[in-house]
Amino acid sequence: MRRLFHLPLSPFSRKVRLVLGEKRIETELVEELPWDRRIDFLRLNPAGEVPVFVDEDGQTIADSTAICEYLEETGPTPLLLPSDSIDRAEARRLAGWFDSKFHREVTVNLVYERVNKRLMKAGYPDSACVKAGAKNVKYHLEYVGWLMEGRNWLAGDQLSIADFAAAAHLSCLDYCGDVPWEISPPAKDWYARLKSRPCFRPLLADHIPGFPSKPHYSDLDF
Ligand SMILES: N[C@@H](CCC(=O)N[C@@H](CS)C(=O)NCC(=O)O)C(=O)O
Repeated sequence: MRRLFHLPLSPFSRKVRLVLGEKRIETELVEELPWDRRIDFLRLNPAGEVPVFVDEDGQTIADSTAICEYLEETGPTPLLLPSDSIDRAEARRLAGWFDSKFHREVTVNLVYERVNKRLMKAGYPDSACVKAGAKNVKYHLEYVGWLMEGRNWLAGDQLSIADFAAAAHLSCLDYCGDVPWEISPPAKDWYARLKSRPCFRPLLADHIPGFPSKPHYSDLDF
């Protein structure tokens, strides 16, 4: 059985879970608290980070982008990287935007400050970080809305890894009620379309003890 070591509110783990779901690759989820630095987990990934994917034959792959590309090359359709080179570059650019820029400017400031710090017993949220994250998320959401005014999916005509990377980060924030959807109806419509896909269902059922999700989080008609 394939296994994915993950953390429920890790955007990188969520991106892989969405791709596995979209490709209908059955995988057992194993929750890992990376900050515990469990020796058997460090043997799988010396970086000590989730997600880590272990394939049926025992091959182990760490890093969400490496895992997604491996699944793209070895797994079933649908393909989540477009066949056209320019479209593929755009999908990778936007996936990178969310995994790097959005993560640094928003996810770290909001989700990690408020949720991870408490789970790790690492003190209280830094209010300056939370304020910066709340301000930054607006710019990113407006950018998504602007892209969606001229496109079917985030990177173009085709649903791609860019949509899953973006939705993975936004879904972590949405769990905490930190996405001001009202500022961008096109961004909200795009997210609603993704949220109603079968691959999203397991994420909507996530429950972090001590941190209940906001009521609209699992509502498809939010
Ligand atoms: N580039 C990695 C980043 C993974 C990552 O930062 N994972 C975080 C959780 S979202 C983690 O495991 N952090 C544990 C730590 O740094 O101690 C990927 O794409 O998988």
